Amino acid sequence: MAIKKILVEPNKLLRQVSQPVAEVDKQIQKIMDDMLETMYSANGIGLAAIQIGVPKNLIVIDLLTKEKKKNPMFFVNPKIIKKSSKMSKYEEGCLSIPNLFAEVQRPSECEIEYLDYEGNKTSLKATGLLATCIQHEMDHLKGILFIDYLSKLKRDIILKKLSKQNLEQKRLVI
Ligand code: GNR
Ligand code: NI
Repeated sequence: MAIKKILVEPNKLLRQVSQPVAEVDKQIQKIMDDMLETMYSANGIGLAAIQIGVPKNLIVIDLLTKEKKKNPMFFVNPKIIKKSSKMSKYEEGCLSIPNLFAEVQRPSECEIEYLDYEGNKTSLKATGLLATCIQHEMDHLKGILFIDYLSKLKRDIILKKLSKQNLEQKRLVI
């Protein structure tokens, strides 16, 4: 396993549409292992493959509740087959938009179909934070970020703060 660099907005790759995986083989499992290790090391609860620069329909999630006992979940080629009309609001963050958070409204429940780590077809009904996280990750597969749902004013504030962070991290020689 290896910890990969997480891409940070603005980055063209984050806007790319990811592609379905043909078969869950060793190479795909290795990418998912790397994604999980990268996510844990960044203290995230979810990660889409494109965030480490791989444009494939792969997601890992671990909500890390219950005294940090690990419960990794792997999703290959996920599809939302049902969304509730009831919405709920969560304060979202994104490892590709570090340290900046905003409330986003999404369907409070969803049902998805996907292949698991072994390549078996599976379905899942998600509620609460898991439903929010799955939808946030599936947006990454379409090149969508949570800031896209905000007003232009809020989005511009976040992008401005991000560019300032990025500048501060760079070495400046005057
Ligand atoms: O770590 C993360 N936390 C989070 C909190 C609220 C809603 C969604 C998320 S996902 C995010 C990790 C990430 O950027 N996944 O793409
Ligand atoms: Ni994200």
